[in-house]
Amino acid sequence: MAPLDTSLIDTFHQDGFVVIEDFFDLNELDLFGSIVDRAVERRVGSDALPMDSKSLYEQSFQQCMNLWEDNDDLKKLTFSQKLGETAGLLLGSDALRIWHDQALYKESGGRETDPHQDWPLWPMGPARQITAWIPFDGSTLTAGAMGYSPGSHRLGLAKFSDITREIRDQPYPYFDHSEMADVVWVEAPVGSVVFHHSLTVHQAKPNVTDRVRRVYCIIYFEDGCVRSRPFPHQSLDRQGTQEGEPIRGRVTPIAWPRPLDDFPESPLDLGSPPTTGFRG
Ligand SMILES: O=C(O)CCC(=O)C(=O)O
Repeated sequence: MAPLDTSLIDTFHQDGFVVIEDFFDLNELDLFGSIVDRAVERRVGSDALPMDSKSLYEQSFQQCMNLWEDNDDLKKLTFSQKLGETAGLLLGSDALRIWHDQALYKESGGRETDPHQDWPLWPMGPARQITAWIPFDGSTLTAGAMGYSPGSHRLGLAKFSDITREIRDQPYPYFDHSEMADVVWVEAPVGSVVFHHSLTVHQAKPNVTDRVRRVYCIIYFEDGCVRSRPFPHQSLDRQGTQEGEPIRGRVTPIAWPRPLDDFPESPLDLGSPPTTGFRG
């Protein structure tokens, strides 16, 4: 891979997110997009609930996790060495594991994604995680563009926001907005990837277009992170990782570095991944 421009690494350290343009060849991106479309259809295609009967969380997006496990073709994306190496260089890690991948399809009429930090939602420490957010059609302000609070990952803030249950539609409650830079709304061009740190406060606009906002995310954590809290999480419980233990099982294999075209075996014998997100 061509060396990553150090100004991108500086931006990530400074802001807690960075857009990397022209990351994907557009044919390749299209192909991955159609594989994810089919995978989402298999997981949630039978869900005919109208938008206003869905939970608030489901009104934000259809979430389908661990798609690599039952879609061999997606292993190429989830375990892409170019993506993994970029994530590793941004985070400053020598080795990354997969926490989980996920489709986040914001349907037409889908509501905003409420502001939150990721790390407090995950029972692992320390806070050494990074997400690659891959929009198959780019993102626009009318179709679920992400918004980031720049520098919020450096505030020492780690607040749990229950985006599955709280009714909010209001500014992020945990910092003084008069002291913070405004949210930066990112319209990501097709082919780009947006990376964010697990402590960066982020959110997304509603989708007021008539098309689905098709996004795939890969969440990586630094090898060596441990289970830090007992609350349930499928990535840990399926592989029996106990509190205090390093997270090293087959549900969370090394994502980078790996030899090219060497993909981990699916851990489906440990139980199926969750079908979709939460119906709370
Ligand atoms: O895509 C969205 O609407 C939200 C994404 C998000 O919260 C994340 O990737 O951590």
